[in-house]
Amino acid sequence: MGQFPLTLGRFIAQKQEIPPGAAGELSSLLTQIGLVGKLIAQDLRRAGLIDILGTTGEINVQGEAVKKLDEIANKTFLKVFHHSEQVCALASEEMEKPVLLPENWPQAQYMLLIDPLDGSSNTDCNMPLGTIFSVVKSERKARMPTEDDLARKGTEQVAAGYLLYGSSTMLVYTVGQGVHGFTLEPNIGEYLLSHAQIRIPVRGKIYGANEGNYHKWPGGTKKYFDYLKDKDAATGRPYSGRYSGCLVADVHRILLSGGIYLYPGELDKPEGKLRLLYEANPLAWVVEQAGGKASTGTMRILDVEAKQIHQRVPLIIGSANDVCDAEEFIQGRR
Ligand code: AFP
Repeated sequence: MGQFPLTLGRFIAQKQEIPPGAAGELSSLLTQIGLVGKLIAQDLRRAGLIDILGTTGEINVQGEAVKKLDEIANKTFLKVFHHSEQVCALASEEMEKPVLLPENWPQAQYMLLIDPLDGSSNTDCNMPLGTIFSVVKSERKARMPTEDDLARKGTEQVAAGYLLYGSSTMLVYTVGQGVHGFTLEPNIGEYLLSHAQIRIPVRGKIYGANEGNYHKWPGGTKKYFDYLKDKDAATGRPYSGRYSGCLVADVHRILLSGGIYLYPGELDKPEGKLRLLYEANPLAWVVEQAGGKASTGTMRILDVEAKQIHQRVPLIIGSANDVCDAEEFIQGRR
């Protein structure tokens, strides 16, 4: 008789990847994130039927129009983690300031940084969406963490990953021992192990980027894109372009089949668009743990100094050899 696939809970318990001492809290935290994912997925499935598409009329801290679903996803995180024993602070793309949870402190050791609904321009056209999360540990035992304590380097993450709301809902995470993917089985409401120890190919054949920004890019970046589209059978070019406008979906494709995703710096905006703490860092750690690379074009994402929670960073991420090529062009070495 075939074996029933492992549920998220059993997998975490059996793998024992999580350091002893942290096992209980970190496992429950990941399970709670899974619960948030189920709740958000449920809203997304019915969104066109219950008047939760479109915008709220608010503009968020990033200067972007807030979608109703952005707000719902953010509130879902707050509700689930408000009275949790794991999280004492939560920073989100949707909130200018983090929410500090003194009622959970000092027993709750972890701080959560999230993009609750990534790719939210996709909400109104039934395209894929995601949630990105990064978990860091609060080191200060003598006092509640402050906003500054949340701004930490990517190398300090203790868990990271994403939920992808596509044709199925998936939870992909790392705690620094490889990357595992779980697919939500909707009939029983459980995440089942579908992608154990994901490895990204060392080179791919696709690139993902918003090429409408081509004229804004520096020369080296433009030259790299010209190179990708150039014909050369020996190096597998031209690459195919694939871009959904949802970072999670675009990076997930590359994680599974190889290639490169770029949201590079621009001439007038060298810091790029994506946020370091809750977009670039968690995805960078996932991709590195799968054998890939994540760079700003000039340095490793995980080594970027974090100065504030909504800091932006250029992101070039994917198969190791593809990211190395991009770095060479961006740095003017090719
Ligand atoms: P949000 O919906 O969380 O703001 O994310 C959108 C996003 O940051 C990311 O998902 C996409 O890769 C990128 O923006 C798309 O940006 P463009 O619209 O400029 O291509």
